[in-house]
Amino acid sequence: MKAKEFYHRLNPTWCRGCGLFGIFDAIKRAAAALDIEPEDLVIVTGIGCHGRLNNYFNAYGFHGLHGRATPVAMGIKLVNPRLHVVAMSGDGDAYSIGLGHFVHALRKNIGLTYIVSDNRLYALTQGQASPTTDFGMVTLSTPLGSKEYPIDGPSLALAAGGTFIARGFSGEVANLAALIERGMKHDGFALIDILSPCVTHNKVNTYDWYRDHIVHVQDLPGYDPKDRAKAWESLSNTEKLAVGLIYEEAKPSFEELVLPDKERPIASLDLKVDVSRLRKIMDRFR
Ligand SMILES: Cc1ncc(C[n+]2csc(CCOP(=O)(O)OP(=O)(O)O)c2C)c(N)n1
Ligand code: SF4
Repeated sequence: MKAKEFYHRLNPTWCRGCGLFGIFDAIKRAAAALDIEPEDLVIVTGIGCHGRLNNYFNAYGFHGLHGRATPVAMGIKLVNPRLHVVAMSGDGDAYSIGLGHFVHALRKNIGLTYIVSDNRLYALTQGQASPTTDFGMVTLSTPLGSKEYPIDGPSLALAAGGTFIARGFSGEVANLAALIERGMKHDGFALIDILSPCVTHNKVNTYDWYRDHIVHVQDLPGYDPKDRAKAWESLSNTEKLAVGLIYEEAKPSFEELVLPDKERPIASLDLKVDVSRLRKIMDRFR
C-alpha cells in the first residue's frame, strides 16, 4: 500500500499551516506501512477541526458527536475486532466532554488507536480555553488570562492504566508516523497525544514554541518505556514536554477477554433474538 491510496478526492479545508495536516499525513503513512487495505480501516472522529479528518480518507469513517469518538469506536471494534479502528479527538473532545469515555476506554484496554490533536484550545468554535490551555493564557473565553490549571492527557492515561502512551508533534511527521504505526500494532488501547499548533487561534504554542519545549524520550539516558517510574518522571517535567513512546505494557485487550472468538465478528455470530420479546418491550413505549 502507498500512503496516497488513502487519499480521498476531497481537499482538506483546514487553515494553511494547521498541525492537522501533519497528523493526516502521518496516519496515512502508518496505515500504508502496515499494508492495511482501506476497507479494513475505520476512522472515527469527534466534533472540532479534527473532526473533518475522516472525510479526507479513502477508508470507512464515522463523524460522531462531540466527545463521543471513543464509545463509537469501541462499539465498532467489539462488533468487528478484525478492523483497525482509529479514533480521533481534539483536546476538548478528549479531555473535556469526552474525559469519562477516555478513562474507561483506557482501563478496559480496548484495541483502539486513539489520536488526540492537542492544540490547547477549542479551535472550531473560534478559540475558547480548553482543559490543556496554559494557565494565564488569554483566549476568547479567558480575556483576563485562564485561571485554571491545565491537565495532561498522557499523565491521565498512565494513572488510568494505559498500556501504550505516546506523545508526538505534528511538526515531526516521520517520527509521528512511526509512533502511530507502533500504536496501531499495539494489542490494546494506544494513546497518541499530539502537540499540534492551531495557527489561527493559538499564537503562543507555535511550531517554534514546541521545538523549544520538547524533549525526545529516546534521547534521555537509560530511558525505558517499560519502566513506569521513568514514565512518571518524564511526564512530570512541565518545562520540557516528553515526546516519543513514553510507556508500553503488555496486557490482554478487552476484546480478547470478552469475545468468544476474536477472528469471528459478532455480526457473523448466530445470536438468537427473541423477536416477540423485543416487540413486547417496544409496545410498552409506543
Ligand atoms: C455537546 C456539544 N457541546 C458543544 C459543542 C460545540 N463545540 C463544537 S466543537 C467544540 C470544541 C472543539 O474543540 P476540540 O475538541 O479541542 O477540537 P478542535 O476544534 O480544536 O480540533 C465545541 C465546544 C458541540 N458541538 N456539542
Ligand atoms: S482553526 Fe486552528 S485547528 Fe482549526 S483548521 Fe484552522 S489552524 Fe487548524
